Amino acid sequence: MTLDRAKLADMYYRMWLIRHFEARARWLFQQDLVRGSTHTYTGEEAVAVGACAALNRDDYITSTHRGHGHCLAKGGDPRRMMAELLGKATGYCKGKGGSMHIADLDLGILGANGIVGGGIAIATGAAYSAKVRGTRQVVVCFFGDGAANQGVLLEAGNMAALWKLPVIYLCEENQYAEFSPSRPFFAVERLEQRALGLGMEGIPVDGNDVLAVYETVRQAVERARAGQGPSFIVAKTYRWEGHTVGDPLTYRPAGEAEQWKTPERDPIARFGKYLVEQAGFSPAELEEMNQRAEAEIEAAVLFAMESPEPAIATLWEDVYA
Ligand SMILES: Cc1ncc(C[n+]2csc(CCOP(=O)(O)OP(=O)(O)O)c2C)c(N)n1
Ligand SMILES: [Mg+2]
Repeated sequence: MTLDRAKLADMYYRMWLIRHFEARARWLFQQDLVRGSTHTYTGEEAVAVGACAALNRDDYITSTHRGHGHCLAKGGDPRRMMAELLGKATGYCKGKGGSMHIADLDLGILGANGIVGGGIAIATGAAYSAKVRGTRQVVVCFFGDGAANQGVLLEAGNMAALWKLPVIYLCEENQYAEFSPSRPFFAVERLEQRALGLGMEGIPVDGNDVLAVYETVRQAVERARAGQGPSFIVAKTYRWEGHTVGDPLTYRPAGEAEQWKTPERDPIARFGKYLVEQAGFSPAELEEMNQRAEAEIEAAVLFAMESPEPAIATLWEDVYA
């Protein structure tokens, strides 16, 4: 483990940033201020933060419809993200894209994606490009357990394994795909067994343990940079909230979510315990980081609320046909 104090603190801070961002996004949606739909990443913070902690600024990620956490973990600006959710001119897509289209090419964030599995081919192409250009960049492709059933994973994954592309397929097994539990929809016993058919080893990891995710992805990054090809990691986690904000969750067994919100399983509480017991942080320091993250998100909300709507005259700008 090669994480110094500053890095550990940054990871903890980012996990809170995501948690607070999603709480405010949910609230804004309920006030009818968010355009489009909103999918929260609450409870899955350790996956994005652990994975992105193993990347350099110029490495790439591809994201999903549930993308706020990936973007914040890779260094995305919460103010421009929040403004995008509210459809404001200061947003990442000048208010024209919304939650599911946020990208920041300067940070290697190749975009959220409303197409389930849509990031898989993009990540594979980006990895091919990095290989051809000889840049040593790697790509982390986040996708869901539902997206694991998309055919593109076979096509792109096979190509990546054949050509030893520097891509890490990181499946977020949060146990649901839209309004269905995901488990009844795969024939293999464990999702990571899918990797075998692609010529890769499938690596399971506790997706609620940020340090385990970090270490697993770090090793995959090392292999990718050494020209040893792709990896297939399955992070076992849980979606705390509904598929979208407003989902009545009638399909979920009563009490199930509560079992994932305990101090032993909540990814933030768990990491906090480690930081205090094994890394010399005080509870007061952790609380200060939590409050600082909350203040940053409050500032983002204010920025977004006070930002102007896009001008009508800009309607046809940035449109490609
Ligand atoms: C190609 C495609 N098919 C279906 C949908 C509708 N849809 C949106 S999210 C979703 C489930 C995705 O589940 P998963 O990949 O597990 O991601 P999670 O929401 O759990 O993060 C579906 C079927 C879509 N957006 N795109
Ligand atoms: Mg899922």
